[in-house]
Amino acid sequence: EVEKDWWQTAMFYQIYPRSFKDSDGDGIGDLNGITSKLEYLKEIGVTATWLSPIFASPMVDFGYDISNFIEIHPEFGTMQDFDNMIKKANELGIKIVLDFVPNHSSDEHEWFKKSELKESGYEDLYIWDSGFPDPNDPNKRLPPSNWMSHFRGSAWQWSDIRKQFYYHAFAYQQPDLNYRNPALVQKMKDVLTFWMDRGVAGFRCDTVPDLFEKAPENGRYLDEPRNMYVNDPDSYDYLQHPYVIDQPETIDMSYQWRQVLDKHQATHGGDSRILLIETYSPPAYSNQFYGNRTMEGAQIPFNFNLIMRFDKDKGAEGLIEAIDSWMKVMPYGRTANWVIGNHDQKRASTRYGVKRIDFMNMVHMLLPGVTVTYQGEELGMLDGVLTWEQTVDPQACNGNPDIYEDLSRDPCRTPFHWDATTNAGFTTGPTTWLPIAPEYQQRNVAVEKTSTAKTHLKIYLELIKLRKEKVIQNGRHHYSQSSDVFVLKRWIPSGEVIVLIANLGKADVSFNLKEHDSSLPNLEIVISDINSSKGASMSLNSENIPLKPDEAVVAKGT
Ligand code: TEU
Repeated sequence: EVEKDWWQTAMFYQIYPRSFKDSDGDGIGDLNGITSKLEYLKEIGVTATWLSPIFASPMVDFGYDISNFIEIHPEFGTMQDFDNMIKKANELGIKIVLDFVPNHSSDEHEWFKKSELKESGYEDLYIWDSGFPDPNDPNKRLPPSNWMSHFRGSAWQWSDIRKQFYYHAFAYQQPDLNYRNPALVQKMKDVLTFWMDRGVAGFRCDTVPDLFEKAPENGRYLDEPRNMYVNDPDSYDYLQHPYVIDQPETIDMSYQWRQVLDKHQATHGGDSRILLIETYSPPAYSNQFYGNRTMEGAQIPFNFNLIMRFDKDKGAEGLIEAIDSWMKVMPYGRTANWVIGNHDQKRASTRYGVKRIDFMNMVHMLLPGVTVTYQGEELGMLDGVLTWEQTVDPQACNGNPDIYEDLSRDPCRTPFHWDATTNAGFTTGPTTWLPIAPEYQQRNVAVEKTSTAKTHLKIYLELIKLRKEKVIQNGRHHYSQSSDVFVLKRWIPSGEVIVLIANLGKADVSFNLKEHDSSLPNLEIVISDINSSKGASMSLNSENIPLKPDEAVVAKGT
């Protein structure tokens, strides 16, 4: 048996710093807040945490528009606060991973300001083009191509200073950096080194598939073809994207970053530095981030298939398809990872259905590989509820009152629920930057820890305990289905067996597990979800396991 590296069995937790814990009463979370809650992370078994951006930013995209890659945003604290956080995390054995946003900077970054003025050395740090003369207006020019922004509308913005267009895959305040310029590539590698020197364990790399665009042909950027399934002309999906995402050069850039990390480890010692790559691209593209025969890539290209490729209407079969869509494409010998939520998606409780949160926590913690939990999913937090007037997410604000609810990412970003007091114990101040989500008086750390009833948090804690056992860390796995019932088996040959069984249908069933898998001996409940009345240590007759709709149990072989 090959010994596993620290990240392969890690329990990752994503912190959205604006909404985790506020230490100074301004209603916005901060680094000292995070530091004060590292003990909580330790308690729930987290071994590594990745932080959404904490860098200097005008906050147009709440930190994903960075005006200085190596400075802490004042609302989050100081470099001293950062160092304290790292020190405390080290003491508790928790690794800190930062968000690296390579695709774009803020338009307030000094690089962009200098580029706009064509200062020497800065001219080509961004993607500039003069576009075309407007036949109807001699004083105007037309954009270079039909390319669109993820946040709606044209991806080309006119600069009155430089008298040219620049490309932005996201908001116009997030100009894209030019990866065809070696000087830019080096500057961004230096950012990685800067933070590794300060003790971070690696990087979650933002929106990597957007890194490169197809180079112009004969001086012209090619128009993208229409996507005939979408009729909203402002939507990103109005076009297909052969030219602005998933370019081959991008994969190579991720390998280069890995070399920067490996070199840092070789020269400074310590544990492996890791890359987590954000990619929603088709698995055949995403999987290349792992590396190839000669190059190492990211240890963890995010697997969002439990979010994007799980058709709930297909029940257990849909889940198998979602799991397969990663496991069957993953290159041999690599480590899988499982994600059920993040700061861009509807919350797991809201998306899978309130009765499914424990089950989804079971699935993503008991499948083989790395688990990533988004803050609050351990509590079963629900999406916040915001009016159009309250909405601040740029993706939604570029829409309109009729469609903002589909676009908005504010609901999954509301403040974390620490307790049942005013503002959920998130801040001592009178206001919070986003409203507190519903049911915070039931769904919070204090209540879920001490309640005499079953709670999502208690179930999560049980799962963490189980996850530490060898059978989950190293055991074999098999997942299968028998009509509406989903079964995940983990085992050590002639050793322990753990099985997760869930009814994903709409009717009561009595499941014959023995018939489904004759190797399974008698079972005893270890964990059951909040819908289940089966208590721990209850023994199961494997020929007849009654399961209500949405009921999920984890049992061990006896
Ligand atoms: O998201 C990249 C991305 O793919 C988005 O288009 C995402 O799918 C969409 O917002 C979902 O509704 C990353 C960050 O996670 C996101 O918060 C940033 O806004 C974006 O990059 C730009 O930095």
